[in-house]
Amino acid sequence: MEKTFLMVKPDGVQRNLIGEIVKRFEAKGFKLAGAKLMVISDELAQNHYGEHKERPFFGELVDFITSGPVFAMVWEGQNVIQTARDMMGKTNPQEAASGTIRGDFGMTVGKNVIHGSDSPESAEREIGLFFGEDEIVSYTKQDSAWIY
Ligand code: DAT
Ligand code: MG
Repeated sequence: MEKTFLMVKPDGVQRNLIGEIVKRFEAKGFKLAGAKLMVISDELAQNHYGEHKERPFFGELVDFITSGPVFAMVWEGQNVIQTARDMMGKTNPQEAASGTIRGDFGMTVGKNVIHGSDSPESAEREIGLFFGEDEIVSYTKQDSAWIY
């Protein structure tokens, strides 16, 4: 089954949105495969956001993502990478549709509440950056017969 990396950013943690966000992915039918509260090091932040190194906002982005605890998660399910992106909404919360996480809870692009992998390649890369193999839990959930 497909896996993706999702992370409640420091603004989402401070604004008590961990539960609300976990609730949405649980209710959709996805399965939580790993989760931890952590503070991202400068090195991990630069690596994670490496594709944006040349962008003018890179410094601010790294400062922001390391500014407080994040809630890092691995979620599993059919088409979870794209579906989670759809549930998150557009990068800029001003453009994100109501009903999406960024549309419902965000105001500015710099504080857009949640990160999610954007492709199978980035999901694999980001899961590997944030989680050891022993931190990913493989188990059967009894509701899967009622979801698939
Ligand atoms: P996403 O998080 O939707 O995958 P992205 O990968 O293009 O978006 O950018 C990563 C993060 O960088 C994004 O969540 C918020 C920040 N960001 C993107 N564009 C920005 C901009 N124009 N100004 C400030 N921050 C920006
Ligand atoms: Mg991205």
